[in-house]
Amino acid sequence: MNPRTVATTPFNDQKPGTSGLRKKVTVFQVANYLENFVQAIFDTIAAPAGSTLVVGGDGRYYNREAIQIILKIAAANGFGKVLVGQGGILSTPAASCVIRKYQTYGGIILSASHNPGGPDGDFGIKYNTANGGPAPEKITDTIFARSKALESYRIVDAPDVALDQQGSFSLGGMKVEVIDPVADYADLMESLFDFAAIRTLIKGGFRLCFDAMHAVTGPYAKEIIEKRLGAPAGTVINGVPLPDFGQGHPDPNLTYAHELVEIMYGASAAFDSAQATPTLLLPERSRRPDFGAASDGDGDRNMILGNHFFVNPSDSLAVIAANAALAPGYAKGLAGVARSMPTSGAADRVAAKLGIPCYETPTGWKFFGNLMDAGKVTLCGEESFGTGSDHVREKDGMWAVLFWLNILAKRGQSVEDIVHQHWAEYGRNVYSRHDYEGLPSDAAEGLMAHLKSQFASLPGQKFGSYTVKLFDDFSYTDPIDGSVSTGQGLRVIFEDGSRIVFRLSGTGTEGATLRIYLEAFESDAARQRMDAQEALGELISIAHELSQLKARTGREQPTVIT
Ligand code: VG1
Ligand code: CO
Repeated sequence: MNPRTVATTPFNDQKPGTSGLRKKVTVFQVANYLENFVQAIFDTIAAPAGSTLVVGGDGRYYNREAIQIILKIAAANGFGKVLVGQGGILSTPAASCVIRKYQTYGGIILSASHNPGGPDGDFGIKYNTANGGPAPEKITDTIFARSKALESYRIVDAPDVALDQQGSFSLGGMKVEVIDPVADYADLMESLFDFAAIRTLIKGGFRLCFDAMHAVTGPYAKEIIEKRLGAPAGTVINGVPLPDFGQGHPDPNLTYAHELVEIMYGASAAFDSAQATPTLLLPERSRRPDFGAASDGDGDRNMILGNHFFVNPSDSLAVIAANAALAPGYAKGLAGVARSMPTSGAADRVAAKLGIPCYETPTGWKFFGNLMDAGKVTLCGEESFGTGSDHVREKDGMWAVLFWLNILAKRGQSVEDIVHQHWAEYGRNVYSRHDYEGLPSDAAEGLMAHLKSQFASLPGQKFGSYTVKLFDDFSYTDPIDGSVSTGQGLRVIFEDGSRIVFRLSGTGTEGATLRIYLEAFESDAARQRMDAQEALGELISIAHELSQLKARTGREQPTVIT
């Protein structure tokens, strides 16, 4: 089977965003659109002949078709072997695990993460390097440049590979190994956490619920939580990955993971009738689960809930850092921690107490890779429900859930008590993110331009009890390779350390999403349990005033509040 060279014309919009190239499925279905991008990746990475690649995705619509195309292009480009998850499935952290474990040249992950799926939904593709992490900007920039100049791609003509059975197949001289997508990852988790202690906790009547949101983590959660940790069948809900995620929005937050929220906060009638499981309709506090968790489309995000209690992701990172020694894989201590700029400073306080460094990076996991590779940090986190460590080079939803279970098993306290004690010890970085989704792009860009026009005038100005100390556009110099990333979010920092950050999302596919991040510090234990929206009320109005939000977007209420 000889590779065929196909003439093509370049697309000019294949610029990877925060996490790979994300577009509507219908865009990826345009003739040569996916082919061009994959060829641009292969031209850029220039893997030596015979290299091994990992390919898998979150199971969304077009996953299978895309994998067949990628395999045929890989064969034509001289790869020797491709490891593919059975059924085309690999969660993002599992793909990272497999790339590292088998020391492959890199991997291609097919996912649009938390974006909805289905024929009218979103699709995505990204390249991860040999360390298992998302390609850094210098590679994604080169891929983009290459995509704009591409004149042809290479592909073999061959029948599709049967992805549903494990085994070894040959495709135009290249070996395709269809592997168990869960086993390697589950073994890695078992090596990091005290599974025996968690099993004992669950056996003792501790109740938990994991919502896989019909996305990729279903098979992982069933194997790990129900099988290896002995939780009763049914602990994992929505555990079958569906190409359209059951028409849901696989984003584990209080808005989109509503089924889990209803279980953890007191079930609603709607939930009862939809599920026809009256045993889950348990309004009293004492009968709700002790712990709830959800993950996103590709399994790299996590939401942690206690009984009627929400753990803010920024706090989750701090609590994990403070309690890391309770998990066997981290008993030897942490080298350092890192958080993205908009993530609250709660982790910084823990790092200071532990006497370890805390790094502040731009949004997106790709910025943590160098720090982890250099051994500078062990834990990393983002406010957007992303937490992880140097066990892989992606954020990892299931890992965070298991870390919490390990902490709960060792401390024997409730989720709520652990967080309250944490605040009492370190103070609370009261935090919230307001998302305004689906804004017209020009309105969103106009709003950002208006903010930028105030760089010079804002410092020193007083707004109620707050005085602006600094206003800038965050830029980052990577301490390892010296690369500079600019335009990473507008930060208004006040004299007392409170902050408002404005950013436009780099993962959406329709219009623009404005994210407003709000943070204030509360040291007074008597005020720490205040509702975050209430505590941040004044900052919220300042954010609206500075950005002329209502006038420019017609909106006053966020689409999602975290
Ligand atoms: C969002 C989050 C960011 C995260 C990224 C990818 O990006 O804010 O923290 O790394 O999604 O996560 P943006 O540019 O939309 O704010 V995932 O779970 O899509 O791989
Ligand atoms: Co994700």
